[in-house]
Amino acid sequence: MNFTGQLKEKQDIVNDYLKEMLQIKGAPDRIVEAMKYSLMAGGKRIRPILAMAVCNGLGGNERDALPLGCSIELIHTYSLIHDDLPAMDNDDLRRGRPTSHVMFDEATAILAGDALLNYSFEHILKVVIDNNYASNYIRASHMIAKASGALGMIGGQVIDIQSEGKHISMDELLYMHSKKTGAIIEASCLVGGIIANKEDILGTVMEYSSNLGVAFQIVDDILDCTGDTEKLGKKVGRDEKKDKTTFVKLVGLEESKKLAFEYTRKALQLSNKLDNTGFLEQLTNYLLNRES
Ligand code: GRG
Repeated sequence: MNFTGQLKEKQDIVNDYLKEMLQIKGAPDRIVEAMKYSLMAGGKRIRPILAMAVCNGLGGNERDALPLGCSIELIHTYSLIHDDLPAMDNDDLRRGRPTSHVMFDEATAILAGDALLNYSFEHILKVVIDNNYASNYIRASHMIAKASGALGMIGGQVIDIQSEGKHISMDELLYMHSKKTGAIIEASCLVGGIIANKEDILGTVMEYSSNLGVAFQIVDDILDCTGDTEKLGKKVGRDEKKDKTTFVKLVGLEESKKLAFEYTRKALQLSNKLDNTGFLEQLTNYLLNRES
C-alpha cells in the first residue's frame, strides 16, 4: 500500500477509536454534542498517528499507542476550541466548520474544551488501570500531563499572547513554539517510544520530534500566508492581522521555506533510526509538503 493509503488507514483507525470514546452515557446532550462537533470535524490526526508510528517503528504494536495517542488528540482539540475563543484568537472557522463558540455559544465552547481535557485524563487513567498500572503507561501519562500544562503548551500560549504586537527574536520565537506546538508533538512521539518499551532510544525520539515540531510550525506559518482557506479549513492571513511574529515575518517566505526544509532534513536524519519501515520518513516529508 502506498503512503497515502497507509495514512488514510491510520486516520480511519484513530477516527473509529475517537468515535467509540465519545459514546458518553449520562452527560447532558449539549456538552457531548459540542465535544463531538469539534473532535469529529476532521483534522489530520497527526499526534496519535505519530505515537503509533514511533511505537511501531521501534518494534511495538501500534495499537498499543492508540489509546494514549487519542487522549492527546482530545487535548489538541480542546486547545483549538479555546484558542479560537474571542478572548484568544477570535476565529470563526476551524476544520472547515464554524468554530465552537460560533456554532454553540461562548460558554458551551469553554465547557466543551474543559470537558475534552478532563475526559482525556479520565481516559488516560482508565488506560493505566486497564494495563495493570504498568510503569511505562504511568510514565507516558506523566509526559502528556507535563507537555499540555504550564511547562508546555499552555506556557507557550501565554508567551504567544504576551508577544502580540511586539517584536520578538528568532530565539524567542523558537522557544515559544517549542512549548506551544512542539511540546505536544514531542509528547506524542515519546509516548510511542515509551509504550514500545524503548527507553534507551528516547533521546533520539526527542531530537527527531523537536525538529519535526519546528518544521511543522514553520509550515503552519507559511500556510497562513500562502494557503487556501478551503483546503486548510481555517481562515488565512490571521497572523498578520493579529500582528504576531511568525517565521515568515521574521525571515520572509523563501527563507522560511528553506528553514522548514532544514528542520525536516534534521528530523529525517533521525527518523531512520526509529523506523525501518519508512512510514515515519514519509510522514515527515508529508508534513513538510502538506497543504492543510
Ligand atoms: C488555548 C490552552 C490553549 C492552547 C493553545 C496549540 C495551541 C495552544 C493553539 C492551537 C492554535 C495553533 C494555530 C497552533 C499552532 C500550530 C497548530 C498546533 C496547528 C493546528 O494543528 P494541526 O495542523 O490541526 O494538526 P488539525 O486540525 O489537522 O488537527
